[in-house]
Amino acid sequence: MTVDTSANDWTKARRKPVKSSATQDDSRTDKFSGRIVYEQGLLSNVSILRIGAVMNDETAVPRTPAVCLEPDWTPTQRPDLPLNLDWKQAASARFEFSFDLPAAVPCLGLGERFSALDLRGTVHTLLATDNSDHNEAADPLYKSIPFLILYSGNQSIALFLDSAAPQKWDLDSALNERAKISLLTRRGWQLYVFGPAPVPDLVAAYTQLTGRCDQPPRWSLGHFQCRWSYPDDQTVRDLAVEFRSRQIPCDTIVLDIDYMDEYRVFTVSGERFPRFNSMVSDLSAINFRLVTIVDPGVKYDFDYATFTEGSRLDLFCKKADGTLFLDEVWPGVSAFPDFMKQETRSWWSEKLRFYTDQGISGIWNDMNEPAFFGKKVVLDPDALELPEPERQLFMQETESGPVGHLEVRNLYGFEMCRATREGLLKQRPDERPFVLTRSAYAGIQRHAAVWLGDNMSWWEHLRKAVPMLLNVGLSGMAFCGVDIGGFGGHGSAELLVRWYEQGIFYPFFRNHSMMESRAQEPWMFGEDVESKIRHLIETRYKLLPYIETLFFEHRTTGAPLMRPLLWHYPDDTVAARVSDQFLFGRDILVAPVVERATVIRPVYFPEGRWHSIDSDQVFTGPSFHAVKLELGKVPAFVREGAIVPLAEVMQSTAEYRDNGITFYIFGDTADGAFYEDDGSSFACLRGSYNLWQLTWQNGNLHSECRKDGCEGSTRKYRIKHGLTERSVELNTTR
Ligand code: MIG
Repeated sequence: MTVDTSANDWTKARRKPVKSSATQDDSRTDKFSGRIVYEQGLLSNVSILRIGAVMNDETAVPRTPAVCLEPDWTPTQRPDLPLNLDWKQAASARFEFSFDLPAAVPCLGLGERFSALDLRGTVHTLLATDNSDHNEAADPLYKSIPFLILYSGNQSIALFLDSAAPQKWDLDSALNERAKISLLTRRGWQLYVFGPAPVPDLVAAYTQLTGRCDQPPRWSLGHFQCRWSYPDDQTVRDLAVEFRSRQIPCDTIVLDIDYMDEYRVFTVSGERFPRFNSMVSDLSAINFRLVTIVDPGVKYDFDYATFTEGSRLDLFCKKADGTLFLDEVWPGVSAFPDFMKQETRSWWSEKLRFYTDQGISGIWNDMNEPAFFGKKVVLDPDALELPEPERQLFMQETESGPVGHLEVRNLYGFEMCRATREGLLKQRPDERPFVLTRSAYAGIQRHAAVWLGDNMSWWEHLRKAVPMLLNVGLSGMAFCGVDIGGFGGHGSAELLVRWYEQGIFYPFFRNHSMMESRAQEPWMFGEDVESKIRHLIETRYKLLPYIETLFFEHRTTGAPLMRPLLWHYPDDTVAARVSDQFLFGRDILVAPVVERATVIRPVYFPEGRWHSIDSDQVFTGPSFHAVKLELGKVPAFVREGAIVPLAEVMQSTAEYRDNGITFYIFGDTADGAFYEDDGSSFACLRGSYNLWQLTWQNGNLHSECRKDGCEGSTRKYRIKHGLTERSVELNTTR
């Protein structure tokens, strides 16, 4: 079998407008001859204008699967548009949008960008790409989320350009206070304009439109340990025993690609994992779960059922001439399922039974841009138009007929995750599924958690993780994290401890590293380091009730767990510019150290008093303070006026159900909330959960039961206020 490794098709794409045919290519004239539809709607009290472009040959705007809830739209005439927003069709496969971007307006969101919090001053490309070189020039990356917030306090505006075709957002790179988006497509699009409104309302509206993350299964909020790869049965068993004997909390071991038989998805290597089932059940007996990686590439192998079935059912992507598209990935030459097709998704979701039958708890979808070892660059970065459809590597089947791959490339990961989640739900209808993905399009939060791909064991990547995750969260993906300790390169003791200090606040909490890089399991750097990391991971587990309460808040309001300071302090102009700290929920301010050999850093405290979690220090804002943050201490501060529920230390979340909870009370008057449910079923979505609103006044805790819908556990509650500690009962309505 030979694979066509000739020059990429994009070389045939036109790079610059051809001067000799100026009338045809003059980008100053608008070539649009279709129709524009204006509609007005309302979500979360935010007004939304939807602008839809319908091409001449289309009956309606081609829809992406991003939007899951439609408000009642009212057709309207072209209204006055904010920011002098305008657009035109500049070429047959290019639209250009432009709008004002006053210098005082920070730009936030846009998914996964290697950037500080404010995205201004550069061009951001949205085209799903396996780019493992995360440096300042890293553009594009794996995810494409065309949702941008233009921050102006309570008068902020947001744009969502719903098209899965390649986009470039130039956020005032010329410093002339104008922004430009070019969208390379031959199809129609929809542009949503939200606001003006405060940021939390914009995100509430956007996440109503595109969905939110359901309450995650409890185990997926625990600690994950991963490595490319734990190669065999015995290594995995030993690893689990190591965690338990060292009393380092952990819920999940993740199996990377080497668990498979020559990287064939839906197989396990019989040689290295001869008794896979009994390994899974032995691990489960000590409360360990397994997650396995599943890549999209299906090995081109006529003795392999997944391949022969997929070809017989015509579920793989094909070139315009009708032959199979093949390229190399881990299994060697491979075919790629066309997940745009419903039949492909239901086939894939059935196949997932292979994993659920073996007791696998969750699925990790990697390489789903999709990445190819052969065609690493799928579109000329300077292309001004898309190549003809038949030159876009292959065709994909959409609801409105076949289109060139690049028109919908940004949806490949999304649709794969949709199929994966559906499969887990089919096989285990009463269990909340867990899916993790690298590539994503708007709305992915309904289907999967995300991590940000191949970072390095570098201080710079520890530093960038904060603003990157903040923008990811503002873009709807609340369940997110980066590889703790760094994926590539050799980690160090100090870096790993500092990484856990901030990582315990990542909603998705996983240590992962690349093959051949220095091992970085928590005990690999000696006893002192191990005990520091143990303390940090224990703190994460103690935060579980607070974290579950934050996920409840996310699913009811869209609020991310990691929030920029401006989320809660919109009138504080300094807070708006802080890019290296975050709020974990309303009440915990995290200010991680991200430099080697540094123990003192400036920390900005918004108004109020802030109590250090790991020391007796109290700081008053609004002000910067030079704060000493010793290695291994939790770099976080609780807002005075908060009540934070903390659990007892546990080795896995399986111990949580009857675990005691202590409400830590900060200040003489304080409030907070506490949410609990069964941790695994969908009953919570039907109202089976408990929710208390807690207030502390005159030395008493008042618990107002907002919801009393799930069987109480036998847990005991306590309060801690300064030196006072005592047990309390919570009110019930039963
Ligand atoms: O080509 O499965 O980002 O987390 O360990 C590399 C091996 C493929 C890339 C993922 C990384 C994973 C690795 N994968």
